[in-house]
Amino acid sequence: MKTRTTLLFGIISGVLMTAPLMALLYLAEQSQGLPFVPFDLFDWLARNLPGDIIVNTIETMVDIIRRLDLGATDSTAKTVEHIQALAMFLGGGVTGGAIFFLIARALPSAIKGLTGSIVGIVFGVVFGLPLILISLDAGIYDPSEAVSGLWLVVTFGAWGAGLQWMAERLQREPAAVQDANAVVTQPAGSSVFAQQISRRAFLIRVGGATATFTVIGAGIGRYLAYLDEQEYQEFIEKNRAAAELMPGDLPNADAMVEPAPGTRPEYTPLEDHYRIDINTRPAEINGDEWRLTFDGLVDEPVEFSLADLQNNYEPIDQYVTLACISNPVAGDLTSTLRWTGASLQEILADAGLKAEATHIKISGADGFFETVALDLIESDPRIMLAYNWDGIPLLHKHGFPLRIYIPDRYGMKQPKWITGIEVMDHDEEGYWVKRGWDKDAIMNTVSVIDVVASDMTIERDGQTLVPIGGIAHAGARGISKVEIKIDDGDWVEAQLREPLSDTTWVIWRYDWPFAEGTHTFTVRATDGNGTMQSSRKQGTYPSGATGYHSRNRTL
Ligand SMILES: Nc1nc2c(c(=O)[nH]1)N[C@H]1C(S)=C(S)[C@@H](COP(=O)(O)O)O[C@H]1N2
Ligand SMILES: [Mo]
Repeated sequence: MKTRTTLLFGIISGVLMTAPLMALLYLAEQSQGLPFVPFDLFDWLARNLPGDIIVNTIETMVDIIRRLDLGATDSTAKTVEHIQALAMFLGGGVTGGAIFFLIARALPSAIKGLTGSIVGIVFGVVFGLPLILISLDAGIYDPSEAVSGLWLVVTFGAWGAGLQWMAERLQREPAAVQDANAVVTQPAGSSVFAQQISRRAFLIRVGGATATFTVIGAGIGRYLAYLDEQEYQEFIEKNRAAAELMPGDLPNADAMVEPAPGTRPEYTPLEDHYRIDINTRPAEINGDEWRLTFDGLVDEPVEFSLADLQNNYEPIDQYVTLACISNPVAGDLTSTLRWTGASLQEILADAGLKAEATHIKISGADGFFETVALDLIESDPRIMLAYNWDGIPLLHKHGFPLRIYIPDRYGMKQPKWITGIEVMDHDEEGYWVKRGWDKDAIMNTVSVIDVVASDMTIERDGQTLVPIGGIAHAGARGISKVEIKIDDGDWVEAQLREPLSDTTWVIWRYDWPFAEGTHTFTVRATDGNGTMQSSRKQGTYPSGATGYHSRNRTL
């Protein structure tokens, strides 16, 4: 058989064997909590590829999602990642199929005949071994490593056996035929022509079978995932009912300035809070078994249960605006919620730090980590270990059971799914800092025009006014002034609504005397220290986006 034909059959067989393998792995993950290799491989690559490749990929992805207006940046990005992961795995499987077909062609047929499926099984396991090890290393699965490992060895072995079966069937051919293209010139009824037909029929049969298996397997898996989500949703509803949150309870309920109609909600609904993780899937931690361990330079290593943190420390409520350093100017990777937690100052006092301690390293269950200077913690009582958002336990995707809050810093400095705190006598670069992002990651001062509400004009003193509004945020520094410029006019001051807290965004509003035509509206903010936001257009990497936000409107 020609090399090209061999490769073609190898590729086809790779697809036909790898698609059902993916479905099977997915089904086993959803029903038994066994490893899903495609996502593990993707997460592992994201973790181990050089930082600048990752940064470029993220920036490109965020950019494309925004340009094409594909919806919420965070969930769309996750979907894109999932598709990339599946495509990559399929690509690997296809490569494996092609390699196996070349091997099978090179092997003397005597060996093939003698060994049953052993060549294929060995090939499958050897080819899959790096992936099996990566999956086991992820360590996020319920069954033990032994069970997970055995399961993966069996499935990859079966995949290889499937390839061998196909190779034997497809490569069986009369010795005389050298060129598959010659086949068309053969008279009907010749053995070669019959074989072409039977190969095609064979591929169609196998294709039909694996497609059916794949669709049914993936369908059942998806249904199980859906049931899980339903159950979790009910759990959230129950928690929420118990928390009895009233919108009117917000601390600025009687603020004077009303948001311009169409401004984003001042308090982000929990389900709309943006989400950014290094992994394709959130860690799912069992809160009863979970412990926070303090070790390193402490008098004695200590452990806290969730109940310890909730009951032994006065709960602190704080309204928090979190933002991702990857958020472009006017992007949607920023949200505001009420967080509840325990003061880290108090917890550290109980942990009994040694004199030489200068930093703590906070590690998350997903392999994420960051270092915080003790000086910073000593200087800011607002830094807390948070366990509630919106009055209910953190959702899995937002870091259940514990995450840290550090005012004034981008999200990349604030680990979720905290499992361990190590006290150290030196600084260390955190997960994203190692990959080139800003070491301090202090939130930049930003301001955004959410709306030019030309359909909600108001009449005042015989004038028609168009409410314009949006948000401004400067970490924990507060906002002292927001100004608007229309076209090339002068900067005029907007009204500021009293914020939810010193660290949240501030809603601003400007009622603009309507003037027909096409206009450019530009906004800028000054922080609480009197420093105006930077006008320099700067991308998100490495220190967060800056620059004024403008909108064009024809009225
Ligand atoms: N353990 C862990 N913590 C993490 C991350 C992560 O990937 N893993 N991402 C960080 C980043 S970059 C941001 S912007 C915030 C986002 O928090 P959210 O997803 O709850 O909005 O979490 C931070 N903490
Ligand atoms: Mo982030």
